[in-house]
Amino acid sequence: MTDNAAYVPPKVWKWEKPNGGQFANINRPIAGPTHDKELPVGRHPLQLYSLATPNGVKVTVMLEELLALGRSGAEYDAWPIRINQGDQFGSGFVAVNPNSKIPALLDRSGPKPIRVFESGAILLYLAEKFGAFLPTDTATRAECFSWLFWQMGSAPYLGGGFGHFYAYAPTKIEYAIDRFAMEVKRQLDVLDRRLAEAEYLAGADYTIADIAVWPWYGGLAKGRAYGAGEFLQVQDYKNVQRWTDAIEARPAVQRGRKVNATWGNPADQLHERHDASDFELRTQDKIGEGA
Ligand SMILES: N[C@@H](CCC(=O)N[C@@H](CS)C(=O)NCC(=O)O)C(=O)O
Repeated sequence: MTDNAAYVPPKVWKWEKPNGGQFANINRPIAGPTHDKELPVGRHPLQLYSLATPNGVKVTVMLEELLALGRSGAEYDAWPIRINQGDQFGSGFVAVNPNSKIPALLDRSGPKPIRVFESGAILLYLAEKFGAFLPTDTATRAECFSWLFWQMGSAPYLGGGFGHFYAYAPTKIEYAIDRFAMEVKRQLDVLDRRLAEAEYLAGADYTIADIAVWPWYGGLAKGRAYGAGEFLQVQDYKNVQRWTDAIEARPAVQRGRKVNATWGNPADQLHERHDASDFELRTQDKIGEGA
């Protein structure tokens, strides 16, 4: 990396590591596995390989919501993938997600395991498989798809754009922070206007669109993302605040956000989840480090 503010890109980009940014140790310009490592497999048909980041939490909340609805086929084993240690580049993980990012799901309920990657695809897969959190009438279903895909397209501006340059880049670049702060505030306003006219994103009911959007924009609204609550004046988005509070009051959401959490309050960290009783018995405050 150069300190020269007037950087002129060379004719051909070269991978000169480290680039100094946070996560420099895991960023690579090539795909594929770096090492052989099988994934663990538990006793349930659904195997989740993930971490409690916003993208990971979408899936654990969905699974906990399905179980709360009584869909016992949604019982799952959740295994932590420590992305800061390069677990996403192990051969077993890459076989489930060639894109080397959490979350990744393996459905072993049929004769041949089915892999699903990309959090939006996993939410849709589970919603269809269990017939829940996906509206059945055409218009509301279309609205649900629209907000689900809005999230998948928008959050990279929040995380990879704003969050990266505001919190992680080795130097604060005013141009980049301005550009992405503007976009993120616009996105919050998009949500706020929608939530002024409807209780939830697809309409009257809570759906996979809310499950996808909440971990990113609810987290931002409550000041948990990038320490940027005051900078973005998130309290002004009153409808987003109301919607976030409603989602965070759901017991399944409170459980889902603990699964595969490897940081934060020990009582809120359930590194592995194999049984509903794990929330009572196996959080880090109960079993301690290294257990
Ligand atoms: N579009 C993907 C994004 C997944 C993603 O970016 N996952 C991050 C954690 S939130 C990750 O695994 N990063 C590891 C890496 O980039 O090496 C999805 O929604 O599933």
